[in-house]
Amino acid sequence: MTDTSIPVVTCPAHVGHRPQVEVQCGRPIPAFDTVARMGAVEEALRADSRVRMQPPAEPAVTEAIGRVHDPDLVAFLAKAWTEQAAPGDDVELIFADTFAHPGLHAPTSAVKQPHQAGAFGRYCFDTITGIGPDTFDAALGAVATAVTAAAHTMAGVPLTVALSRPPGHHVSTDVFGGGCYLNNAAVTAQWMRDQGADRVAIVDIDFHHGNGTQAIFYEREDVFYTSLHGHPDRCFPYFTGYADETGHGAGRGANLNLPLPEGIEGAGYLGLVDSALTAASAQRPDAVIVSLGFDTYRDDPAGDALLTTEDYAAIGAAFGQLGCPVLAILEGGYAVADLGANVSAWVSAAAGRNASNPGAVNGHG
Ligand code: SP5
Ligand code: ZN
Repeated sequence: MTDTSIPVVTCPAHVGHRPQVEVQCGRPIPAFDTVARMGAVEEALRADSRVRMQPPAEPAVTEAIGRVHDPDLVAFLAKAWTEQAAPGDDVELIFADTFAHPGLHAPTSAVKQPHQAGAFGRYCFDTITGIGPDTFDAALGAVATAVTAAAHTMAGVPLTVALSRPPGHHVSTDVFGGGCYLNNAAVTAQWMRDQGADRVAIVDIDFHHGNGTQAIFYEREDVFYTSLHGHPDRCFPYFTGYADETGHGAGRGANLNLPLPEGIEGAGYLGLVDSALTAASAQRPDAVIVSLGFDTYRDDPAGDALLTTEDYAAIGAAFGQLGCPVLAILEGGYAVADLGANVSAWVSAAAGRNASNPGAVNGHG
């Protein structure tokens, strides 16, 4: 019997994360990652009769996070608000102001464990990513969402969706930013490896380079990473995502960056998706994780690509033809008016071609 239902995991804890502002070029602007984004996505997906919405289970998420992230980063995130937002202060969100830039360190000294006052700039790389009172709980929930979804993938479900918010792909082992706090996709890839998957491929189609995911797996061949993203010559996060970043050591050749020219449209983008999926398939992964962003949309304020809702259906269909279980983990996408339709188009098309169940993931052996 073929079960064509699509598990979609979504976590209520995200609503506590309500950043009001982010600072771009010194200008405080309304934060992009709003609660309303997720409302739009959930509403659109509920209209698909195959979707089975569910909350995260309670997997050992702390342990899973510890397999990827530095415990000092996690401890910082857990305590930042209570230690740095002074009682009675009317601040709603705290930010880093002084960054642990390599040039700031005396040449002879290693990076020291900073005092509390300097810790934010040790662990955060930008002025976009603030912390509010419930940000850490939301970030934990986003990881639990992804890991819960991954349990379906490990059981052989062809398509599973994790509506993780906040997103995660900009976070490395010990540095966060880009509106992300914990790397949902990376923690999940490691969790799947620990559960018995031999090889995992991560295909990142958020408009921005997943610098964190790249860094985490850069020297590993068991987790392949490929990304389509705005070229770092003009796009955030600016310092990573070049095509010559191909992995290092044991990971040489296991990292593929496909930087996008400004104003790319569907046809060109689809061709690059095909390149990414061909490279990912060549790894013979037990499962593919999609870092699924929608800031490639033509009306998205965060990117300069020009994709349409129809393009997302075509991209979803391409993932649906991979022939291995696909786990989609939400990243960015800020054109809220059309976000639901775009996510729905991708999911529906990815499921449509993915109806046969290839069986549980248990490695090749
Ligand atoms: C998950 C995700 O999509 N995070 C990316 C957020 C990036 N936001 C864009 C930041 C662009 C900053 N530069 C603006 C320059 C204006 N003077
Ligand atoms: Zn993005």
